[in-house]
Amino acid sequence: MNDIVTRYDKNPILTKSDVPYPVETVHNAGAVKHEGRYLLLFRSHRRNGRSILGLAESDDGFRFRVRPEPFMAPATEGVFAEYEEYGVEDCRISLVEGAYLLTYSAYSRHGVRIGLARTTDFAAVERIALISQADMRNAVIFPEKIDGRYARLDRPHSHIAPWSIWISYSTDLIHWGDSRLVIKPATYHWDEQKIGPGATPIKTEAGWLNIYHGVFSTTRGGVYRLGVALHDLEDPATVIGVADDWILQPADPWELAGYVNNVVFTCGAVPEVDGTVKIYWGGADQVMCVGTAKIDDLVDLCLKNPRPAI
Ligand code: BMA
Repeated sequence: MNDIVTRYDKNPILTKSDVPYPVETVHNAGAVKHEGRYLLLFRSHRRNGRSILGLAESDDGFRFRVRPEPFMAPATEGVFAEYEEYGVEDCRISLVEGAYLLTYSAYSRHGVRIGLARTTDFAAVERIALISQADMRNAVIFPEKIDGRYARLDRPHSHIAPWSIWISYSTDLIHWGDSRLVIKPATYHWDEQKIGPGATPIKTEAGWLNIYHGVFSTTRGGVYRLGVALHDLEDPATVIGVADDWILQPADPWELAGYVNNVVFTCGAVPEVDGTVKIYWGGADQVMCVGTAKIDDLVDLCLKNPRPAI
């Protein structure tokens, strides 16, 4: 069987040596095509272990150049400073109504919650609000309003309701609610320990394609893989299918060993007019990689061989 995702043969596409300021890692990048150019908003650990976001640009989606200065570091004043003290991580990018909405994990002594920022040009960035309480990570906003409301997939966590994918809605991007659980980890399965939203959902004729991550717990730590699910276009709380099989697992040396071993983790994918998608993922929390897949193949996997969503 051929792999459903074809890895780019010159992976990794970004490493810390490509970054013109001191960092230890380059990973978990949100991705978007802006004015014909590919942009990655990647996460980097500084030596103190706390994360910042950097920006890389490319004409072809494979060869990237990193901007000389970080794009976003923890805020130094106001409410954001208190909640970003330990770092900003794992940014997703959604183009909604002409502006890019950035959702990122804000870490502090109070836990992890979601920050929302906005840019139109990837030069100036404006923080809007902290849009969840703790413990919440991996929020990703759908690229259009659905039935008049903004919608997001997110991933709350508590001890009695572990690490599942939820959906929430908002009319003003600040206040979110009407939340529902949409996909749970499946017992004795590759994604049995935790799951979380990954790339910004991609609109297809068959539904919203959600490329998510799932974790399997082993005696040597978690293995992070990528899977796919399909959500109803008009009512994304309705899951049409969750593929039983994963689509990508750690295999290359820089995915098997690094800052955290055995990790492929996505925050962004770019659909192309030819029906393919470039999926970007962090390898072992240390480098950035890319691969391509046919969108129809990913959709078919959700439809033809599904596992229960909940
Ligand atoms: C998760 C997050 C991700 C990371 C993954 C693997 O909990 O911290 O950013 O890629 O673990 O370490």
